[in-house]
Amino acid sequence: MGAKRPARREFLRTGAALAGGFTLGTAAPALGQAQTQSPMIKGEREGEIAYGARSKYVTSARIPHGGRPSPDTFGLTFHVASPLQDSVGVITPSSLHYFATTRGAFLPDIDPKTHTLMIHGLVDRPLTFTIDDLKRLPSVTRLHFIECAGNRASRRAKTVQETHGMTSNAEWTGVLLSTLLKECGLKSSATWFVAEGAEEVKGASSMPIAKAMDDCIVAYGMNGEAVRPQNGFPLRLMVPGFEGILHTKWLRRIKLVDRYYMNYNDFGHLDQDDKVAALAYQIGPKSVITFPSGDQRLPGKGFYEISGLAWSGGGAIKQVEVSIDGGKKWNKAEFRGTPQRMAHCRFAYPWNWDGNETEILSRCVDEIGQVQPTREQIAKYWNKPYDQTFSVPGLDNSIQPWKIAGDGSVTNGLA
Ligand SMILES: Nc1nc2c(c(=O)[nH]1)N[C@H]1C(S)=C(S)[C@@H](COP(=O)(O)O)O[C@H]1N2
Ligand SMILES: [Mo]
Repeated sequence: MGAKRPARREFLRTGAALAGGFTLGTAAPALGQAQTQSPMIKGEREGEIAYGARSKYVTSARIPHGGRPSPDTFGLTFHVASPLQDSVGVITPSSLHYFATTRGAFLPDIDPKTHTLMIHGLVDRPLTFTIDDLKRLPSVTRLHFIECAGNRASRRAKTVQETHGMTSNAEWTGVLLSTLLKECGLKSSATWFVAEGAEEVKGASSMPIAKAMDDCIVAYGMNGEAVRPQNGFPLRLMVPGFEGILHTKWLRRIKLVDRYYMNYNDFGHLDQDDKVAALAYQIGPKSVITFPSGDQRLPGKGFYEISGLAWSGGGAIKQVEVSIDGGKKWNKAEFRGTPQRMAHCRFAYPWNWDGNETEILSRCVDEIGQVQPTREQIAKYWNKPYDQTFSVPGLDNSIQPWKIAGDGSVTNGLA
């Protein structure tokens, strides 16, 4: 960030002058593509060498979420979950990033040369940016998770992919939305904004302006390359720590407005007023053990490093604890790497399994002191009886237990 500051100040100072250059219809110079012919890799190994493929022995793959066939009978892909049980470190490879389309999708095929982002509504200067325009501006690169509100544990789920696979974590590169909004000049009446995607079913959502000016990113990069089509190519909005549905893919329009609008994607917040809706967007502190997890099998007693992921919409994860005795005693886990704000962090706990049946769990605390709740606490919060039929009504950030049987097989502790 430090190195970017002078450039950014320069940009903002000359903003009004630059703004003229970004208005609709201005031909932007083609950047980024080398014009000279360099030797190419061709032939049957192209996929391995020109654009790397993984080992044929590695078979980890995404699965449809919630037992729904994908594609469905109409050829639509809805929700596809990431194989967290195989994850190491904190980056979800783009190929394995979960993906979700609210009304199913044939992926929009967008030519980045003609795609634009229009920012209009309650601004002094409505502006339209091409992808090349955006790439000229001061950038940020940050790790952030996205999580679908539908990511929830149930008694029927067997694996951590089924219980928690609707979240992923990637390195996102782009321009802060605040940079663009300052360029447009916000009118004081602009208190909310609506972001719209380019597919036939418009994935529009209302979000508070404070979030826009804080840390939203208009991202063109994901894990060091262009955002993948499934994740919003060529542009997507990142709304760090907020519900997945707000992270508008195939972003083409942002309208500044003076109230909460009821858009296609806002149906989930139908019964809430403005203030409650804004707060309900933030994902609570959550953690899950990814190894050992459901459907895996420990070959025998002895040493294992328990490993898992923790994240929160409230900021960076401050502490993770692991229990190896069904929640009687909680032990401090170690971090692998430094937890980042609104990003998955990897935790680990050294464990010597004595070969007896037990239950393992994890819980976390974020930097603003929020503690991951038990399912029982969540039931109490919603004023529902806590029994075998309980399913979490809102966002589910409950503690996930994994049962270890004497033969080393691991199953869902909720079952
Ligand atoms: N334009 C558009 N944006 C969208 C969606 C969509 O269907 N259309 N799905 C949303 C939902 S429900 C989620 S959870 C996230 C998923 O992001 P991902 O597919 O990159 O993981 O994108 C959100 N952005
Ligand atoms: Mo979602």
